[in-house]
Amino acid sequence: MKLFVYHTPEDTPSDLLPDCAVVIDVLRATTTIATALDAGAEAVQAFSDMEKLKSQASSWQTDKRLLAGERGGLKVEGFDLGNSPLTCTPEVVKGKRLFLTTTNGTRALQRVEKSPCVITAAQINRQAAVNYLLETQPETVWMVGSGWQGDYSVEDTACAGAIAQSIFQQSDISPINLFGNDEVIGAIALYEQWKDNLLNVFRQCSHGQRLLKLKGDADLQYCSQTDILNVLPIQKEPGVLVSSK
Ligand code: 3SL
Repeated sequence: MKLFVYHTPEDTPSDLLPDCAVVIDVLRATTTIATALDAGAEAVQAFSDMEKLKSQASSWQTDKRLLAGERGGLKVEGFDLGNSPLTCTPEVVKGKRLFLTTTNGTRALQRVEKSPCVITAAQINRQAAVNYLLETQPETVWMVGSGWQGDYSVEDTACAGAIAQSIFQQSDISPINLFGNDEVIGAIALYEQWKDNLLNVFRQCSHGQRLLKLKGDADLQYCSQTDILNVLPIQKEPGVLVSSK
């Protein structure tokens, strides 16, 4: 297994695909996806384009669907949910398909959706992603951060570092064979620096600041927890994520 970290969808090579892509948007799309599937959602179908979302969702049974969407951190007008993981309780999402659009996370998913295997990870389900990679041993793994409109986001790269570090500790692959690019080494160092105080870095980073202005501190607290859910979102068809359990 060789791990590569790409900070943003724009950084990922466009002429290649990995054996397994791990899409990461800690604040907040992949945290929301993990939470919704853990709470019993039937699937999360991700769209970067809002019009496509509306047209696909309209063919789905009304009582079995929820429209969830964010732009600029705020709920899309007329949608059932925004992109806060805290709204994805079993009472709200059980048995339903979430049709989800977000600014960056769903774009990152789209960028690698043709890979033979696509999973999503966040800090809250990091170990589930690590376990899957250790079990399946894909030859090449790309961890793709969602960033913010083409810019790097520290929380996504720190999560990629958390995954890489855990794989390194739990396998006997040497660093030279395991680390595919220097970004992996940088991501591990970043995670090591902040692992005991992720909430603090989330409150300082640009997207955390943006969410704090929207009264999002409870979301930051939730998203900064490590390994609280044992759920692995896995793509079953392009854009459609289900729980691997
Ligand atoms: O950009 C995204 O995909 C979102 O996760 C951003 S937000 O946290 O919902 O504002």
